[in-house]
Amino acid sequence: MPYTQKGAAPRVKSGFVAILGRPNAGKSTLLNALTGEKVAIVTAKPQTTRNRIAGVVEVKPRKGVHPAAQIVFVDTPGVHKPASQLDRRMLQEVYNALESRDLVLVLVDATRQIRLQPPQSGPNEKNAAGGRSEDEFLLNLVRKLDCPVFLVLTKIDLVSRQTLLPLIATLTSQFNFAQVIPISARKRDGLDLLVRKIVEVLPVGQRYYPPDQYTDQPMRFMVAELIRERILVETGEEVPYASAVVIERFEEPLASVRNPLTRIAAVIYCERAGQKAILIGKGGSKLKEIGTGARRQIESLLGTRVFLELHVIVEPGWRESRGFVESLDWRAQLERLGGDQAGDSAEDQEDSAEDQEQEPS
Ligand SMILES: Nc1nc2c(ncn2[C@@H]2O[C@H](COP(=O)(O)OP(=O)(O)OP(=O)(O)O)[C@@H](O)[C@H]2O)c(=O)[nH]1
Ligand SMILES: [Mg+2]
Repeated sequence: MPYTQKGAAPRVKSGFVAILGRPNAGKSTLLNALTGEKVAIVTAKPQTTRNRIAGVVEVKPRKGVHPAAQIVFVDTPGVHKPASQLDRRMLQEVYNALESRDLVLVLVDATRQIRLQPPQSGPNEKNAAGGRSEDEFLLNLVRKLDCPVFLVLTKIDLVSRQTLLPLIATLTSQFNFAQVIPISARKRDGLDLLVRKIVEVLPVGQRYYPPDQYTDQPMRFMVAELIRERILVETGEEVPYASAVVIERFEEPLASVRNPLTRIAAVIYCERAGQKAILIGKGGSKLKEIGTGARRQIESLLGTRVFLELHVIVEPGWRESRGFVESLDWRAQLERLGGDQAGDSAEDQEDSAEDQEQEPS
């Protein structure tokens, strides 16, 4: 649904641009670099992003070249062979993002080797994605698209220009990309060219979001993601992958109060008692570390002081539960919040919650 502005709508170019790629390709880093905001969490661990996330970029008009533009970038979970209900849900998010888009960016990490199996490869060479390599799995998704597709080589600050050439040759022999653009989101290298090329192919239309809105995610879900980011960073092995965060209470302060305080309570779900023990740590030390780190980030996001309460709950095998996985989706949560407050469920869980409070500083 386009956003309707009062008065005569100015002429703008606009459209949805899906950001597609293998896990860890640098999709969320690019989204953040383009929007100039921390729209999506970023970690060195693959499969960080679980939902599609829009980041809105306003582009100033260029005299004689193009009018103003609004690009709605849609970050997606990394494409990988689904092994659990959570993975299937993540792949569904990718499909959803590809459904309504004007352009797709395929991000390929330039520091990685591409593995493409010949179509008739022997059984020993078969691996994930139903006998195809995961790169081939991604390319097959791309081949089904009927919109322009740009190949974006990422992290070029880490490789020499020479190593890019064979990679580009391999990939362009597989698909007719409309553009090939090497970038470094970290160094902001190539981003202006990328935006210029995107605006060229976008149709003239209307803004989809108000010009000052930079994401479609409500604050409470960005907060949940910031907590999950701390878990990804602070824990290892299976714990980051077996953890999910749900905001149970989000009490915004009155705008008029001095030195406002936002009160937030969140539940961290994990799958096993051992994971819960790791998340809590000796004497609650790990949970305190997660909470303090997250609180700082949340305070800078909200611009208020924050009182953050964290509980850890074991939900055995939740990644295999379709119902549970779907209930985590923020769009589904938002619908539920429209009716009753989703705040009560944690208290009803059988596996009792440990909790830790961070006093506002
Ligand atoms: N050197 C360098 N590192 C980068 C660049 N872009 C991303 N990274 C790093 O690559 C890692 C993965 O980045 P993300 O943006 O989380 O990757 P992603 O594609 O969103 O990953 P998933 O959400 O797991 O699919 C992080 O450690 C980033 O800091 C870049 O331009 N240069
Ligand atoms: Mg990501």
